[in-house]
Amino acid sequence: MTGVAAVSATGAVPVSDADPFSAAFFENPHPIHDELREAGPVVRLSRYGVLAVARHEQVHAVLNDWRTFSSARGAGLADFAKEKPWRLPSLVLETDPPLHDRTRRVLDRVLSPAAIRRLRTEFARAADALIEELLERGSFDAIPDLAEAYPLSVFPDAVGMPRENRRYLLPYGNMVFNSFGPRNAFFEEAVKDAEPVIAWVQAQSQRAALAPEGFGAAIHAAADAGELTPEEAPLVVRSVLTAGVDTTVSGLGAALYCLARFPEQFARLRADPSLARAAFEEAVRYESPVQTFFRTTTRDTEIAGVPVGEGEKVLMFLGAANRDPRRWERPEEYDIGRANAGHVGFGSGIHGCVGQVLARLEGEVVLGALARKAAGIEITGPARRRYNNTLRGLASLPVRLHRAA
Ligand code: 4IA
Repeated sequence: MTGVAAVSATGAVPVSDADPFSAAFFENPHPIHDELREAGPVVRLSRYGVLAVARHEQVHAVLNDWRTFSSARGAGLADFAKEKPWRLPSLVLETDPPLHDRTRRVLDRVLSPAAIRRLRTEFARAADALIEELLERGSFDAIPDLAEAYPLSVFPDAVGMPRENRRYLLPYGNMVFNSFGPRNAFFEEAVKDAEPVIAWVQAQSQRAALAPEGFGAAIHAAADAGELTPEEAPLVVRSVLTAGVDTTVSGLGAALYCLARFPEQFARLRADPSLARAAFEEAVRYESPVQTFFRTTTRDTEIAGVPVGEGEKVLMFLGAANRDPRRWERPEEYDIGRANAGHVGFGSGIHGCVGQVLARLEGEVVLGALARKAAGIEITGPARRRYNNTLRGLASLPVRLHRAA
């Protein structure tokens, strides 16, 4: 496999044999993104028998039409109408209205801007302390020591989890994000890694395991108010535990990797630390931590005038949309001053990331601490990709952090 898609125009829909769930793609998705965007507004992926959209306009359109492009048959490759879901479906990700809206209302409140604002002081203190410690060390691995360490130091506390075993959230998330792709070796390996922690994560979702002031307790309280059933509450806590760690790890890793590769952008950030939030947002556009998601058509429809039948899985390439030259100028440049509103790194529409205010807070305080304390990030060894069917991120990024004078 060369990584170049074979595109033929036999029918109305071009066909590609590209494999977006392969090591070659994870190493460098951009040539395949380019192929798919150029092939047409909708392309058939022959290996998986699914349709794909990679242009910003069509990705945005599919995300914003939940009646036609349903999540209830799964947001992954598996069609829940044809095969049994491998785990109990999420009550928010893998549902349509009205069930979706009932869960979403609770999460919107629990993770509201007002609720997240209350965490700001503590999150900023933890970021400052970690960056100080890393400046003392000088050389470290930016992925385990910073991109993983930071969310693991603040997020489980915000949920109300005990201190022990919080690292277990990483293999759990790695397994779930792999599960949205095919049942390939990456998935099987991730299941093997996570098997010992599945029961633990389930136990942490129960009311008795959760401290009274965290997100977890707030979700269980919604059951008291009749907004959820008592049986549903742990499943909604599971969503928060699944979606809240690996994503921000990938987002922080992306931002650190960007700032290390684009030193002139780090200099800009240093000169004006109030750009920290923008620097994180641009990293989410640039690397798109969540690369792909599926919908399933509920009826015969069309995408950009191309007829599409009922029951088709449609794969949305968020990362390709976020670098679509039809939508962005100089898309392959990391530019912390760019107007990047409208990127789909957090999705769009009714399923748009419910934790994005929290994610942005984490990004802002970590990059803000770097902007005030560090002179630059120097890459001191090979960056290694982490292979995952849905998440784009690094396993390792050896760096030296230089203290600002
Ligand atoms: C859930 C899209 C991703 C961040 C996500 C993963 C899992 C769940 C929700 C969102 O389990 O509800």
